Formats: sequence, structure tokens, C-alpha cells
Amino acid sequence: MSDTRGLLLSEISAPVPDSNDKVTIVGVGQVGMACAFTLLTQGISSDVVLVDVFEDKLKGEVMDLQHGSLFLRNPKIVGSTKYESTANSKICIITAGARQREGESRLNLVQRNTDIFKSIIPQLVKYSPNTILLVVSNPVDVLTYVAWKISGLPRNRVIGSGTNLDSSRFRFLLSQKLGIAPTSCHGYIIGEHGDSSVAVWSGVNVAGVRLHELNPKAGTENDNECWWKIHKQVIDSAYEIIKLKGYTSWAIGLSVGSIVRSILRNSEELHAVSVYVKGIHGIEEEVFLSLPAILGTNGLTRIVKQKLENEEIDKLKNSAQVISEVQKDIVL
Ligand code: 6V0
Repeated sequence: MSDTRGLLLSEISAPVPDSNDKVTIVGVGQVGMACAFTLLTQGISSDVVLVDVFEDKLKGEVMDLQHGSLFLRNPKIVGSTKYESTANSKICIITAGARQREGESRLNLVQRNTDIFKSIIPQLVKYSPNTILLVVSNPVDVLTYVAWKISGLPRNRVIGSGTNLDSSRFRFLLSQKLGIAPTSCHGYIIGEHGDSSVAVWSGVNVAGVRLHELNPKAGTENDNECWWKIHKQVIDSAYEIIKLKGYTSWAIGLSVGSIVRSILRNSEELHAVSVYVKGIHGIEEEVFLSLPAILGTNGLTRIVKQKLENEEIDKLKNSAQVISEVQKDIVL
């Protein structure tokens, strides 16, 4: 080689094109970009591919991020409207699709986003047959089922971001009421990422001290301290933020980042994420709902069998029925 690059560099061995933490994000809207920003700024992935049908926006977002490479530990950032560049992704995050309009329920979005998934999922699996699909688009539980059906991947490799975000909102709100940091307030929201989600009040604790030991009515409407309002606030959060700023982005991006980190680092960490739940807690429907799940290199490895109270199980089963009803009408 006699060009400038050849004069500068002595080739010893060829650089490896792929990295071990390659992540594709489909959809460069508010949510996709918040996910990308989290992955890059937190050093969770050094190899991020962005895909969208909106070419100008995609190009602009990629350039904007690339210009920050110096401050991001030199990641590889690629954008494309084609799927070839997604090949060998360890995780594919799907945020593409229509978002909720003001006042619209997540379940209303279903067929619109299913049709979009039909054009995305087969392409992702074609180029990354061993990938893990992480669905974020709403309604996330139904679309995780749709992604599982369309992809043909085993159920450990198809996960929805589910109530990881709701649980984070819940713990933040508990922290506000108790004056203790969110990471020290323990509690889970399970079931649907949406209006029928279940707050597991029986397990809410600080340092192993259960709220129910101190206030058995916490979470019920008979409780004069109104702890139940926290769960209502969690359910209303998305509607409220959408009304205020038009979309939600930062918290979901951070929540997705935490899930991706656990998978890429094989950390076997617990997250409330949407997984195939038929046969668990007596659920009979073929649905995906959030339960505390352990995540590693293979995606879902185990689900925690929470000791739920009968009322909580009934609510979870109700979530399953709600989701199953919606799934019946989907044209796959
Ligand atoms: P947005 O800002 O409208 O971005 C959507 C993006 O998807 C746009 O850039 C589109 O061009 C792109 N897109 C559409 N069709 C395709 C396609 N066929 N292939 C590739 N790209 C495509 O929406 P936003 O980013 O705000 O939301 C995206 C999705 O995330 C919506 O379904 C939201 O409801 C959902 N959210 C899910 C959350 C969760 O907790 N699971 C939280 C927030 C939003």
C-alpha cells in the first residue's frame, strides 16, 4: 500500500469486524434514541446499529451520535435502512412503531404495530439467527407474543421490556413517600405493562421489613395512608408524561439499558420483564406478561416463583385474560 494510510500503518493482522456486544436498535424515535444514548453513554455496548425507515432522521441521529465518539470510549455506531448491517447482533431492541396518542390505551395500538413487526422481525432473525429480541414497542406484552410467533425463536430469546419501567416508577414513588433511596425500596409491579398491572404489595419491603407487617392494609382502598395511590400513579405515569411532553423516553431508555447490560454481562440479574408465562401461577393462556425473571447470555434463564397472595394471583390471571382477548383478533 503506497497511499498515506499505507505509509502510516504496518499491517500485522486484520482487525476483527464484529464485537461481542453488538446491539441493534430498530426505530430511531424518542425511545430508540434514549436507548441508544443509554447504551453508549453507560458503555453497555461498544457496537450499536440503528435501523429506521425514515432515512433523513436516521442519518442525522447517527451523525449526531458519531460526533460524540470521542466522549463515548470510541464505539462503533452505524445506521442503515437495510438489515445486512445488523448481522450477528447479540440483542435486537425493537422500538419501531406508532406511539400512543393522548388518551389512547396501549392495547389500541396493536394491529398497527403488528403489521410493522411483520416487516422487521424476519429480517432481524435472518441476519442474527441466535439473537435475543427485546421488544419495547407498545402494547409491549402483546407485541412480544407477536415477535415470538413471527420469529420462531425459542421463548428464552424473546423478551419484552414489560414492567421493568413500572417497577422503577413504583420504587421511585415508594422512595418519595418513605424518604429512602429508590434502590433501597424493594417492590415489583408484575403482569401487564399497562392498565391491568399488579403491584405486589405483599412483597414490598425495606431491608427485609415488609410493609404489610407494619400496615396490613397497604395497597388496599381501606388504607387511610392511601399507599394504593402509588400504584395508580404508576399506571397513570405514561398518560401524564405524554400529556405534558408528548412522549416518554428517558426512563424507558435507562430501563432498557439495564436489561441489555444484564444479558451482555451474563449477570443473572433479576428484572420484571415480559416473558412466556403459560403454566405459571395457574395461567392457562399463551401470553407474555412480566414476572421477576433472571437474565443472562441465553436471555431468560429462570423465573422467580413469587409467593403471591390469592388476590394478586387473581389479578395476574385477569391480566392474562385481558392480553389473550386482544391477541385473539390479531392478524399475524
Ligand atoms: P416515535 O418517536 O414515533 O418513533 C418511532 C420510530 O419508528 C420512527 O422513527 C419511525 O420512523 C420508526 N418506524 C416506523 N415503522 C418502521 C419500520 N417498519 N421499520 C423501522 N422503523 C420504523 O415513537 P417513540 O420512540 O416515542 O415510541 C416507540 C414505541 O415505543 C411506541 O410503540 C411506544 O408506545 C413504545 N413505548 C414503550 C414503552 C415501554 O415501556 N415498553 C415506553 C415508552 C414508549
